[in-house]
Amino acid sequence: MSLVNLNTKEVHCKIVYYGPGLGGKTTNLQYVYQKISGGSGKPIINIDGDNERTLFFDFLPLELGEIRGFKTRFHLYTVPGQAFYEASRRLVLRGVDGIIFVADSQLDRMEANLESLEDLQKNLKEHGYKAENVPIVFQWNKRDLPNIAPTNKLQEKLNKWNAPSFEACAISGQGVFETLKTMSKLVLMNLRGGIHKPSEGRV
Ligand SMILES: Nc1nc2c(ncn2[C@@H]2O[C@H](COP(=O)(O)OP(=O)(O)O)[C@@H](O)[C@H]2O)c(=O)[nH]1
Ligand SMILES: [Mg+2]
Repeated sequence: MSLVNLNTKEVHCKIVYYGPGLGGKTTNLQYVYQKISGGSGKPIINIDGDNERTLFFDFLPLELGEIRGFKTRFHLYTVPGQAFYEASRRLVLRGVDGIIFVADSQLDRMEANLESLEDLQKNLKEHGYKAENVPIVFQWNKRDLPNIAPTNKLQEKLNKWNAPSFEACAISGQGVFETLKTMSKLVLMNLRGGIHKPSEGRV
């Protein structure tokens, strides 16, 4: 699904931050942007539709290097979580190479996490993607707050595929790059081919 540009010798990969509204997706992106904006990051672009808003920007992760002489370029997207933005959540998954599911660790958001995960699976299916072929990484966000679910509970309820997962506090940046780096590695493994096994850590 990645886009290959033969002229510039670049491979473009699309990573989508998915999850319930107010879970911390935008905060993740803002933190990443802050940290890399001195380098090759481009400004975050807000695309405003009628009422809808999608955030995206791209960057070149230096430490990931090249595949057969092609530079790897990652585009990070996030989507609005509210129920009425259904259409844009579906659209943003077109051509997706990997998903970071940002779960809100607060006990009273468990239901919202579950709903969003179901929504994700449904939308992937509607694009004709086999859910098990799309790499996913889970992020248990807001670990700094009181009244949060223990991580084993989050694992059990949400991460049925035993995909990689990280605890995070997106406002301080804890866990943000760990999540993204693991995601990038999974996407690159997929690109290089051969290593992909549907039974391993994939939704
Ligand atoms: N305490 C705490 N607040 C967070 C954390 N991550 C995000 N937030 C806050 O949660 C709210 C929603 O975050 P946002 O990134 O807009 O969520 P989105 O709807 O998933 O994009 C904002 O007020 C953030 O500052 C976190 O790890 N801990
Ligand atoms: Mg947001």
